[in-house]
Order: sequence, then structure tokens, then C-alpha cells
Amino acid sequence: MTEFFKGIQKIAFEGTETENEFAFRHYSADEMVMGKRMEDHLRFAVAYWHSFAWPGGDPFGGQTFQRPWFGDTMDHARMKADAAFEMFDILGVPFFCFHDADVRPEGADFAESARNLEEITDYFAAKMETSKTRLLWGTANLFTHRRFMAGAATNPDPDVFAWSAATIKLCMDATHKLGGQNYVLWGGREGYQTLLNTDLGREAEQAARMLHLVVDYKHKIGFEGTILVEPKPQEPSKHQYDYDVATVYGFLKRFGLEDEVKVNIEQGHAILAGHSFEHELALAASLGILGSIDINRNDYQSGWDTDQFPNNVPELMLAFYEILKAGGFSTGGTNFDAKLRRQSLDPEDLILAHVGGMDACARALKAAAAMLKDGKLERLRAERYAGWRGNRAQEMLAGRYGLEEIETHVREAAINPEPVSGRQERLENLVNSYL
Ligand code: XUL
Ligand code: CO
Repeated sequence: MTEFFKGIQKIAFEGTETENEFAFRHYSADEMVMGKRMEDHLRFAVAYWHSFAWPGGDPFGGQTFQRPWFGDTMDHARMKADAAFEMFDILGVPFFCFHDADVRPEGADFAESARNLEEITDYFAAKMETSKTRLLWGTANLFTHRRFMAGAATNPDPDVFAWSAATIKLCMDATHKLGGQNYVLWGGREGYQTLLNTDLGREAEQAARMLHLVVDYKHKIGFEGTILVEPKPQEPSKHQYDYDVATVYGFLKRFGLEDEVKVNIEQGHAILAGHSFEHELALAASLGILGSIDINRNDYQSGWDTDQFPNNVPELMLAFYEILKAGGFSTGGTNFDAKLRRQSLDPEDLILAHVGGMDACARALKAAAAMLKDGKLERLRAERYAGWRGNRAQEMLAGRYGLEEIETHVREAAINPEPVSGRQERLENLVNSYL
């Protein structure tokens, strides 16, 4: 055991009656929900960057956390990995996720950064021989270093495009080596600060070229995981091209990538885009591109990406309902892309944040499963569209009639539709009855 987590035992399921803060009340990995273990439904992942690399800064102040592994040597990187894998074990999480920049020090040049990444991911591989925690996804940090300030794939400088492509290759290699189940691309700098200096038509072509390179390389190396794009409308850029699920789908369709790439949907990003999380999930499911989720929530008042641990069970239930309805995750999972508040300094805070988040999701999953199994909501939803089951309606939908024939029918059958109730409050009451 490291000094950092000294004294913290492995978290066990103790049920709702327990008074032990360091226990799960709802998350019980082996409990069966709709024929599947809870762990296999939720597929929780710890995010390396927020939990182990983020120093606690905000726009008005710097570091608040003092972790013994903060530093830029490989010894620090190994100490950080020791703490990370220890926390994975304490929590019993099946997965983790990382960016290259979270896990290795930046080298003096590309080759040194590459060596550092190779070395630390070999260290991970050795740890994974005894740890049960697997890699949900890897990704490249193409947004923090100043070289990326004007974008990675969409940079006006082709050398930055090349650097970014080469970095993605290294991160895909590392992800593949560690048996990662997905590879994520989040383009925080793929957008613009001002349209005055930006050719957005050209930048879309560049972004598409990069994504094609990624897909080609995936097939070349035999990586069987899913390539995921993570939408976000803005922050850090004023405008980001991967605005939301609908925008990403349009982009994938335009460049012929819709069968190769899915989305990693983050609750906080959905909120920033002016959507609910469940909207983004339902839309992605309907388009066949629902891949994975980042479960961190935003503060509804702040208007920026606060990356808080999930704790709103009624909201989470609607999200997991969409996921269950879509058939659940295949390679995807539930990543805590969440950070502590910067005053939450203690190792216990880090553990309890995850315990609370896992419990909130487990409660939500159980409620969502009960609602799906019961089927009342789906019956009421289906009833609303019942008229479309008729022959004429089916033919109209299939395009059998033009506007003239439809007009003739409306006149001849003397159609005069009566509005019917949308029953919203009744449905909201129904949803609450499962909580
Ligand atoms: C940023 C964000 C990223 C991605 C991975 O808002 O969500 O952490 O999840 O790069
Ligand atoms: Co995210």
C-alpha cells in the first residue's frame, strides 16, 4: 500500500442500512440486473487525468492539491501509476482511461515523449497482470501544450497536423498494447476563437483527413476497439466543430465515416450544448452511434464545464434508461471524467467521490431497469403513435402518395384530426414511481 491511501480498505457492498461511509450502498458488482451483472452493465472507469494529474487550478488560482507524484520525472510518473492502480483496486473498478500527457512527462522532443509513453505503458502492462482493472480507452492530449493552441488536425500549420497525427499513432499503439476497448478523440482546440482568421471549410477537410487516418490505422494494426469522437460545443474554443451528437453525425456522414466511428457522450458537454444528457443519448442510439459515456455533470448555473461527480439519481436514471433501451454498452462504459472540487484535498475525498458516483449510477441503473422491465412507459409511448399502424398511414410513410393524393384523401375521407393529450405529467409521475 502507498502512503497516500494508507488505512483505506477495499470498498465493499454493505447495502442501504450500513453506516460505513467507505462502503457501497447500491453498487454490488455481481448483482444481476436484467440478466447481466451490474459491473458489466455500468463498466465504470476512473479518469487518470482528473484523479491523478489535475492540480486543482481554476481561472483565478493555481494548484491546491499537493500529491507526492507531482513532478516531471519518470520516477514521479511511476509513483503516480502506483497510486492510480491502488485506487482502482480499492474501488474495484473494472476500467480506467488516460491521455498520454496524464501518464508521462513531456520530453525535450517528440522522440523523448514517445520513449516516456512507451516506458510508462509497459509499467501499466506489468501492473495489469495482477490488477483486474482493464483499459476502457486511451486518447491523445492535443489541447494543453501551446503548440496546439490553434488546433491539432485543424491547425493552419501542416507541421502541427503531422505532429498530432504522429502523437495519435503513438497513443493508438499504447491503447492497443494495453488491450484498450476504445480509442477516443476529443477536439477541444478543433474549432476557433474568431471566424476572422478561420477558414472553416478547409478545417473540416483537415479534420476528416485525420479521422480517416485514424480509422485506416486502426484496421492496419488490427485494433478491434471502437473509435469514438467526444462532442462538446465550446470550451476551450469559442466554437468547437464537434458541437453535439447531431453535428458529429452530419460530419461522419459527409465524410463516409458513419459506420466506423461512434460517440462518447459527456453529460456536461450535452448541457453546454443546450441539450439534456438523455437527448444526446437517445439521438445517438437512434443513429446507431452510441458508444460510451463520460458521466460527469455540470453545474446548471455556472455555464462552464465543472466536471463534477454524478449525484442526481433522477437525471441519471433517464440516461441509463436510454442506454438500457439501446441494448447497453458493447465496448463502451461509464467514465468518471470528473474532478474533485479544488478544496477537497484529502485522499478520502477522492475515494468517496467515486463511491458516491458509483452508488448514484447503480441506483439509477436499477430504477431504469425496473421501468424498462415494467414496460408501462414504452406502452404509453407506443400508444401515442398507434395511428401509424394503419395501412394507409404505413403507405404514406413509405412514400406511396404524393401531396396531391394526400390532399384528395383528406377531402374524401373528411379527415378532421382531434388533438390528444401528451400526458406529460402522468408520465413524469410514472417515472418517479420507480425511484
Ligand atoms: C474535456 C473532456 C476530455 C475528454 C478526453 O472537456 O471531456 O477530458 O473526455 O480528452
Ligand atoms: Co470527457
